[in-house]
Amino acid sequence: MRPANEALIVIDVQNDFCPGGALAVPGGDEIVPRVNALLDEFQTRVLTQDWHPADHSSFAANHPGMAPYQVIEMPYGAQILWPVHCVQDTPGAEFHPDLDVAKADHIVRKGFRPEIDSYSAFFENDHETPTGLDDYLSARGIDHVTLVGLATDFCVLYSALDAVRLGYAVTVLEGACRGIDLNGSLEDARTTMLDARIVLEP
Ligand code: VGL
Ligand code: ZN
Repeated sequence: MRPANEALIVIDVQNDFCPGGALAVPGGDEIVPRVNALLDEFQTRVLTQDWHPADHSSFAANHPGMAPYQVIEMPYGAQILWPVHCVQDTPGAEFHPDLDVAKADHIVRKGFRPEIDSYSAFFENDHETPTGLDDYLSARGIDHVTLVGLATDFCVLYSALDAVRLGYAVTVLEGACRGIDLNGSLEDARTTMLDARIVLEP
């Protein structure tokens, strides 16, 4: 068992990010057995759930003339437009059926405001609106987080960077993550995480 100051944060292991889903991450479902084993090792276990309204501004379908993976400028910065995914109360937004959801102590939903996306488990994409996760972890005396899940180069990356910024020691278990890899984003994410002194372990 890991010490009480460490938390496991499982990012977006949802149907839409697994093969067959609307924004499928290659091999996304392969991590589920390892994630379930990790859920037994930690005393504090948090899941995040991408949870968008149908009119969410990150969906290309909500911008006439735009296609998925094009980039638009939003008040908070550049935003990649995605296929419609993880719409609230749809099967695609549910956790992978084999994920041991019952072992989680806390579930953070994010991306539920139509006008702003939220990759990070800690802040929305304006980098200042908190999700409440930092308060939750602080209240439990957590100072080290281990991150796993989907996708390495988006929600895992942004969560890891925010965790460092908030003062946590951060480990990313790459073998329990899978990436989208948009124009080299997976390799860029590794470099960015290493530069931020995030510990990458297999
Ligand atoms: C994610 C793109 C859009 C993720 C979520 O979980 O990495 N990526 N929404
Ligand atoms: Zn999303």
